[in-house]
Amino acid sequence: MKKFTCVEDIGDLKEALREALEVKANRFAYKHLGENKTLLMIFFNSSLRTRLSTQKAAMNLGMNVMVLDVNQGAWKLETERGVVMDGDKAEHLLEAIPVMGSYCDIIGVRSFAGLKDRNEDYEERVIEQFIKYSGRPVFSMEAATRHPLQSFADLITIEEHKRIERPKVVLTWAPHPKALPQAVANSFAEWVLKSDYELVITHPKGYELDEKFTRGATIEYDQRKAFEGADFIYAKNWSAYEGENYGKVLSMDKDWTVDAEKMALTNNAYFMHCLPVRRNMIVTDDVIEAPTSIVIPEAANREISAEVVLKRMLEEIK
Ligand code: AN0
Ligand code: CP
Repeated sequence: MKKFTCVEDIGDLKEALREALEVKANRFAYKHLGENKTLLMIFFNSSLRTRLSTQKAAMNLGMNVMVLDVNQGAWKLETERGVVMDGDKAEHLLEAIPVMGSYCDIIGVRSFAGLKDRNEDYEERVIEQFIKYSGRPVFSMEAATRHPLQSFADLITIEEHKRIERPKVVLTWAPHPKALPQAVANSFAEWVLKSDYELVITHPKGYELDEKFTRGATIEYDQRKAFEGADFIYAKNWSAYEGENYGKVLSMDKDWTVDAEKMALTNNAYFMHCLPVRRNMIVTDDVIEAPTSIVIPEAANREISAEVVLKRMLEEIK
């Protein structure tokens, strides 16, 4: 595997899930693969789970790990070519990327959507430059439009908990005070659709996602109706994608908060969220604390999705 940014990069999904469960049962079996190999993780944005789970996965594989928080101690980086660099940015990505590539064997990048210019975000300019100029295999630790390590972990979690072959999975928008990227929602839709589960997406009008990610899903504007008979409820906030409203918060309607009354409409559904989650905005305390909440095993599976991706990359650079 040379890059991992979207569902296509994982190849056959059933095979990837099988490999994930095998790695999970035997997570130190591939320690030899990473000997004298170095992972560089580059963060343009904050992280708890991605940082720790990816580092842990690399350690399981015997790798050395370096972490760079671009906004803490590194030179401020210019990302646009052709800019006269007379402002506060001391270095250009076009030098920084090959330099970073020269110190490591694999690169992970976290670079969120700026939510100002839709074209710029949806062209994935930052991670694409890493792929082009680093000379190393590159994986996304959440880029502008997708969060594939999260979605892979989500599917591992569904695989472990599903009670029927083709569960009904509901992706529900929920309120949040700040504008968030569409990446987690886009990516979740893309992965669930590839897995061939039933996917229903519910959100207020104006929160339609890019059809490229949601084609094949049912869009239901009535959240309660969407919840009926659901086996998994996957909550997430995202900001508007469409037109003029790109990157804006259009609603903070708490009627969309996932609560016990709505969960009662489901088929005793499991509750999922990628975390970090704002309690009593996205989900009530009682729902996230219920035995049917699987947010912690879901987060734990981030170690496994990262390990499969790193393992596959290491197998190719050996
Ligand atoms: C980020 C997002 O919604 O993309 C990261 C989620 C994994 N969330 C926040 O910034 C709160
Ligand atoms: N779910 C997730 O990616 O969490 P972090 O932002 O803490 O890494």
